[in-house]
Amino acid sequence: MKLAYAISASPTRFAAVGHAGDVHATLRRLAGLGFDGVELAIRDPAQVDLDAIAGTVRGLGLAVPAVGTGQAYVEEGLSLTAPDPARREAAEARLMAQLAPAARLGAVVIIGLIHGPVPPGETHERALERFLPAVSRVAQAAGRRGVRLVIEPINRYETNWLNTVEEVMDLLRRLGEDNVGVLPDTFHMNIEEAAPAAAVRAARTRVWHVHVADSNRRAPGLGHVDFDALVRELARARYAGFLSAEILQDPTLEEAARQTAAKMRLLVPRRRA
Ligand code: LER
Ligand code: MN
Repeated sequence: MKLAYAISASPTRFAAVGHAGDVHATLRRLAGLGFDGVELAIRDPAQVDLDAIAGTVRGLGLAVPAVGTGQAYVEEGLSLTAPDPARREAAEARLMAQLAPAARLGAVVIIGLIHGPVPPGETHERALERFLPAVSRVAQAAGRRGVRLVIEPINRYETNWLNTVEEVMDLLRRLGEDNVGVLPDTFHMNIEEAAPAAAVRAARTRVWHVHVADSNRRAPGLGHVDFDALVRELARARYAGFLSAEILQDPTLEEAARQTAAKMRLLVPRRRA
């Protein structure tokens, strides 16, 4: 298992990813703190200098395990379930545009907030009728580039469906695409799951990326999430991917990243090259 820190390539209103102005300076700081990788939230790949970021990342020996896409929802209201077809098409096109950067960086593409809620007055079934074909088209385009997608269960205060790992696993069975997995986030699991470790165990063959945050969405160790149990469960499942800290930058990015490394390195020792 390896350790990553989630940052944004551009300014964002979403408080649980770090953006400290100069992304290159942030990357250097995170490499200096001993992170193995960075997860990059990208609102619109067309607005980001990916050559420059890829160059810095490579130079620092950092991996980019995942590309986050939720900012297109947070900042622009794009979602795969929006009643307005133009917004749905724009959301799908945006996800398609994330595939080239993801292929280049070796990252999975996260489908979290961009899945959108079930719109008021509509049924889950109707939302699924919109969501499944769109994800299927993105998954097939991703497959042609060797890219995998992960769908993230998100707690009820941020969205009104796909709240639990089991709900996403059911959806994956209906979807039937073998390059789509699930992304458990300890912050959401702490709210939604009766037994977080058991939820991870049941989904283990499809867990391809993990978000870590404590119960208060601060750095691991500052709340009451049982990270030892999570890491034990993932180790049992032979999970070799990343634990990516998606947390509040409290009090600062630097300090939150330092606290994350201090706690998580006890559980996930640094692998020497
Ligand atoms: C939203 O709360 C979250 O956890 C993000 O990773 C979703 O894109
Ligand atoms: Mn998350």
